Amino acid sequence: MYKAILEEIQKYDSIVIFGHTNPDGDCYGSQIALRESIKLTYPNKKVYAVGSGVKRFFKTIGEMDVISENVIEQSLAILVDGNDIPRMEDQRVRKAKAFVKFDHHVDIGSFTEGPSIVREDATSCCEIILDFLRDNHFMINQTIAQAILLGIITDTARFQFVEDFPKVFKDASFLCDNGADPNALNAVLNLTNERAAAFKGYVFSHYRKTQEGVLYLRLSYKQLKRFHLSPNAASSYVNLLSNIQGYPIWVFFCENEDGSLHIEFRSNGPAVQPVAAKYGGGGHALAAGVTIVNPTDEIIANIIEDLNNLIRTH
Ligand SMILES: [Mn+2]
Repeated sequence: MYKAILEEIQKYDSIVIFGHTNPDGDCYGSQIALRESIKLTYPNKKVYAVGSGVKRFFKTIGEMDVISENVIEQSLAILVDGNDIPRMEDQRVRKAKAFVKFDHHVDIGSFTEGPSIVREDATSCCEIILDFLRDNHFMINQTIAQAILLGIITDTARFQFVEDFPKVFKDASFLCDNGADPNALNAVLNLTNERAAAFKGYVFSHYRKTQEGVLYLRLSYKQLKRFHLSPNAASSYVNLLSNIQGYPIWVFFCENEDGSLHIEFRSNGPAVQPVAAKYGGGGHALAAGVTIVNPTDEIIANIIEDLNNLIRTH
């Protein structure tokens, strides 16, 4: 399918790259890397990356583009790091002329609008994009290498969640040879503040647990505001509850401003993706998420019970 995507990219003079809601380092890195590489390789094409991106990296890796719907209507849409059109942050994606997709999430068959590359074994969408760029002789500069390494580093939690270590270390080595600087990425990723420290204290002293082995924490929008955290930022702390002996599943329930509930599931045992999918979400086998539009105590209790069942039958 690489060829089908290449042909679409060659065909369109205007290209807009879309990422998923709550963009992370892999989504943002994929968008920037593709944008910069297509622009370098095809200087006459207009290429844009839309959505909120990851602000901490704007200065060093690149900013997101602000464009009109008019532009999208003339463009090829490239979807990265998400299953399908509904998962995209900027829903104007629907207006695009044509669609292609790069992704590494569990394929639920929901993208039918164009050619796609889906490799569930890839560490990150950035890894797939790196393979695509190299296989098709696209140009790679320092910014592109840095954006791709950001995606690999963040989605693997710094080289922990990897199936093919030789491949991924070779990729990282190639990126460093092309100017990527892991120290610079780590300096930004490691930087924290006192509010985050206070939040961590809150998490460790307020989580709840089930007999079966689920750790979970429910955070209201009001509580999150006290810590000056967006629901998205709070969700990214779910791994504070990781790897506590006897608790193979850990979960954050974060209330959004509109009352909907964002849930992040993690596991080092049974696959949690099916539970996320049951409620309309998705993700990876051991790291998945869902947003519940009208959450009730009953739905939350059912979800926790579903997770208990996963452990019972694992
Ligand atoms: Mn990803």
